[in-house]
Amino acid sequence: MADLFKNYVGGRWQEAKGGVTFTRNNPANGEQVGVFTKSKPEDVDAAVAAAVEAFTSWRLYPAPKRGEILYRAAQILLDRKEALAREMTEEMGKVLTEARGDVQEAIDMTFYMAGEGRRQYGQTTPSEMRNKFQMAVRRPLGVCGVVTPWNFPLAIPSWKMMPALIAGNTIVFKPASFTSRMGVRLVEILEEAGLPGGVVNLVMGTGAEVGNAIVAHPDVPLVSFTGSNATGTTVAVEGAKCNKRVSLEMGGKNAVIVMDDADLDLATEGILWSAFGTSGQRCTAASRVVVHRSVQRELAERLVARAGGMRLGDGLADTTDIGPIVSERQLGRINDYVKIGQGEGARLAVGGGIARDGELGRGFFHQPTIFDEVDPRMRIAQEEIFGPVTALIPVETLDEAIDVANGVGFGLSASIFTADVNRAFRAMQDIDTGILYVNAGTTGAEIHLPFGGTKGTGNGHREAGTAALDFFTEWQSIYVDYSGKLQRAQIDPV
Ligand code: UN1
Repeated sequence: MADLFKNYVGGRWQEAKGGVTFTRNNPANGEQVGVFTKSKPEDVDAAVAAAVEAFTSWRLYPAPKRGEILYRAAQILLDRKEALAREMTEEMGKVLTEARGDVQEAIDMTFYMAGEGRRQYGQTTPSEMRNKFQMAVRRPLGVCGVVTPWNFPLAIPSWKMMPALIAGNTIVFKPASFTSRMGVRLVEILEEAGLPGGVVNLVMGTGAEVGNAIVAHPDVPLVSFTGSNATGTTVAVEGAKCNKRVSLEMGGKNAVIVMDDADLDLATEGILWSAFGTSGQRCTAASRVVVHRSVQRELAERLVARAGGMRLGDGLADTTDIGPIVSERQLGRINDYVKIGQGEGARLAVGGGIARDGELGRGFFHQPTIFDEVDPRMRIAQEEIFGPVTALIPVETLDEAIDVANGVGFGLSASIFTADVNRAFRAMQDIDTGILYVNAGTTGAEIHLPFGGTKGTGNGHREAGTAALDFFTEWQSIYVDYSGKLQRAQIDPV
């Protein structure tokens, strides 16, 4: 029997209470990746209790010293980068180069937040009164619920956990069931780096049982969630019942605009990378290409030729361009969208099918797919597909391109390819997304700038950068009166 991956609660690796397990298989070939303990709400209760207990001392552990633990964790991540990347590819399918990038993003975030241990700046301002000092300092909130998706199994947990930890919070962490092994690996590394027991607690299982129990728990004042819009909305509604602070990072329907003056070679590269990287399973994926009518045919020809030559396969093989889809269900969902697009009258320019030839039949593979002559109102141009499918939408002007880019319910990322600086600045000014690229695709956010989106993508918070600290801390304003007498603000003369 394979090793059982266990929860980590109060500094101890332990099985969930009911003794039930679940398994995960490699989406490229069906081979078993691991067996994991399956938790119930009681396990969440135990994890929250451990986190509440650990908070009493962790919040007082000096932030620069918390930073030293994170530096050590970052170094271990770096030392194990290759092994972690391989395990990630086996567990969720992304090609090895991209898995390395995912690990690197976690390394970057961990080093970056370690540095924030010496930089949690507050504010001081002069008082209205004499002999009175005042300041505002950041304080941790307590136990943070961290609920993460499978598409960035190390990067996204680190975006949430590292700022939470450096600020002095403790954590109950539920990784996606598909990528629980990566969740275990991250927690093992934090333990090895010297994080005291109870500061991070790992509880594995389903969203319905474990995720909901975290969100509903009265001793968890904050939840950071990345995932689907349907689940995110439930998290917000349930969280609101106990006035929780909730950060939601949800869908995208990101557009690349290609103007008639664009460098088409560059645009082709940017679109292919953003649309088909991670098999399109990124919230930042380019699932729309809004192209100026005069270059549409040429761009489409280039994209179709290149997409048709991309090689599907196991992400560990050097020859693979596109790895598998995470699960059979997701594969079916993606292919359903292809049928919806055809039913709506979009022209299927390349791909469109589930790939089952030879070895591919052992896994969940979808051909890179491009629709042409797409109307911006079609469902394939409005809804998040989360697969290797993109839609070319022809337009006549920059204004129309911006309207189309903005004409969806999401606002995560967008990009424009143009050689005209005026057009680039118009796009920056008028495109309503949290992230915008000029002469690059829609993916590739770096960890030291805010990450997040407008409209249905989120609820106004940002991850990464120093913005992350705004979410994981709250302000305390402190007034110190050293006049030795009662001074009444707004009332007494100075
Ligand atoms: C996500 O898809 O949820 O910018 C995160 C990017 C990556 C992060 C994506 N750095 O595509």
